[in-house]
Amino acid sequence: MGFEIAATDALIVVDMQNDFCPGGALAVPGGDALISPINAMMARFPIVVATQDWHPASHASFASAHGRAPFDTIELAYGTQVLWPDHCVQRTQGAEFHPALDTDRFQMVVRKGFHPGVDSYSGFVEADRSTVTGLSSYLRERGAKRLYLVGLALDFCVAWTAFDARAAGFEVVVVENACRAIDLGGSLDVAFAEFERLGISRRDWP
Ligand code: VGL
Ligand code: ZN
Repeated sequence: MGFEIAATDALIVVDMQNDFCPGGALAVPGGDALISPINAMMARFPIVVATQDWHPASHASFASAHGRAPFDTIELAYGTQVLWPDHCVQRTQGAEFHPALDTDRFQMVVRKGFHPGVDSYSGFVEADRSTVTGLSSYLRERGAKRLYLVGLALDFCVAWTAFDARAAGFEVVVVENACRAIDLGGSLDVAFAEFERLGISRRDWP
């Protein structure tokens, strides 16, 4: 199956950071296996954007900030929040992109999750569902029409970025073999059901 790429196609590289790769604080199994296909894809796409999870210490999404165990959930002002191990803390090694990733290809980096009290899985709209990152305006100004999503984690940051990309009016393709999932309490099945409902395509990179 050929992978034809148009001038209006953008590649969105989601959270390919040390903490989400093996050895990191919130490691997604097989995360580092994505580096070589993502590097190959970045060389082909006319528009390439990366997202970077970028939390201050003691962020509201950290279990440690609430004296709770990782992967518990709590209610925050904006709704239910999964509590994570401390990860992607600003200025730490864990927040850096994986060193083998060809970051020279990133034309723009969108940081998210930097408000102390608000998490953001999505690269477009934070978890309060009102704070925006500016990514949809950027992509529209660049002339992007169809977005191909790759990276980590398929059932959290990739999924929420896909939902919001669709809501912003883009055509959305999740490149499944260039993503890996956390799969917490059925989260991957939920994501796939939402992709189906919202008209988000799933494809593999050859
Ligand atoms: C992510 C949990 C917390 C992700 C980020 O990149 O999927 N997941 N922060
Ligand atoms: Zn995070």
